[in-house]
Amino acid sequence: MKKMFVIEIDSSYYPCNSHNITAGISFSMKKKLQAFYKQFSGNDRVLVIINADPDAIASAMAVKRLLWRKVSGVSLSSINVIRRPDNIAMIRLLGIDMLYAEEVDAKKFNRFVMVDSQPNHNKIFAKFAPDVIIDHHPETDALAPFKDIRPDYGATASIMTEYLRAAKIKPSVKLATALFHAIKTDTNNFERQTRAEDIIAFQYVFRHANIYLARKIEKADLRLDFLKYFRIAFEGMRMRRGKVFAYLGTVANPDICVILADFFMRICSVKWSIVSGIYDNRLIVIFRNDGLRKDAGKTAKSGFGELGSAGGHKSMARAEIPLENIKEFIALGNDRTQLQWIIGRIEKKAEKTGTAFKKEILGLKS
Ligand SMILES: [Mn+2]
Repeated sequence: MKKMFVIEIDSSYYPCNSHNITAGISFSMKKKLQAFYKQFSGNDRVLVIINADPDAIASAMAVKRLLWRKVSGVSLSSINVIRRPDNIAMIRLLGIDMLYAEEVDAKKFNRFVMVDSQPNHNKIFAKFAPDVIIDHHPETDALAPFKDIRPDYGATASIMTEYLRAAKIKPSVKLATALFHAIKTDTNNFERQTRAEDIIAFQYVFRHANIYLARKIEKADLRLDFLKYFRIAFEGMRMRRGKVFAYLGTVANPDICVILADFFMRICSVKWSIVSGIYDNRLIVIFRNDGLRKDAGKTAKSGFGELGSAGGHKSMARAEIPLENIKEFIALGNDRTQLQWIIGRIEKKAEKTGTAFKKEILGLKS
């Protein structure tokens, strides 16, 4: 079972009493803010280094705001090339300047801040020795003069909101919208493990955010060139007994298989959605179902486990099969017969497996 709204209040974090939670800023938070500011002086040129996702981007913006007029300059840089359409929309709509870390001349900076990551998460981080690390991932043995790692928080953006409040900085609409979107994304709308502090931070940034802008960012999961795959999916899809199968052929980005698999689940009569495509010399198969007495992970494994990697949760799963392992599939040559092969693979395996499985995939009575 997925944990819903798990709220843990760590009273030790608030030195006085629980009323401090509603008061907002604890005594220890003010001390942390002071210690954070002690790492910087007026002539510093600061580089914030992230692995860009909504939480990291929003947290980096918060660092930039905290240091505004306190140092000579703050630049943001990302170790990854930003490709996800929603992240591209976030950068564009919130007017964020982001450098690509591998192209940054580290000598131009004398202070380095890492948010939402720790140095050993990626080898590109090794190029920089961070003076400050603020993160919510499990603690590694990272070393830095200032470290604030809180693994039980749902988002680094919640921690950064506490810093802004301790500094008595009212966030701009763009910063608040970024933090709002970050907390929503990293807690998967509070469906993942969340602390009371995440909810308090969320309530605070909500008051200053532009909800329509946040919605546009959240919904912007398509690129214009993805639209052609909708046509391919609609024209070639097979639907029977509440199961949709679609095969997209070669795709420019495997995310489109995920987007279409989720899209088909929006049809009220659909119980299973299985969307596949070829990317980077692999056959990618995405499984989704309605979560009622079904196991997508098992279905993926039994259909494709012996050919490549396959697995997942009860309602979401994925298989990735190197094309060299399925020469007979490639030899089929056209989308219609290839889709038939994929359906056969899943159904034939289903026939051989147990009764419950027959029911869920084939819709058989016994
Ligand atoms: Mn995060």
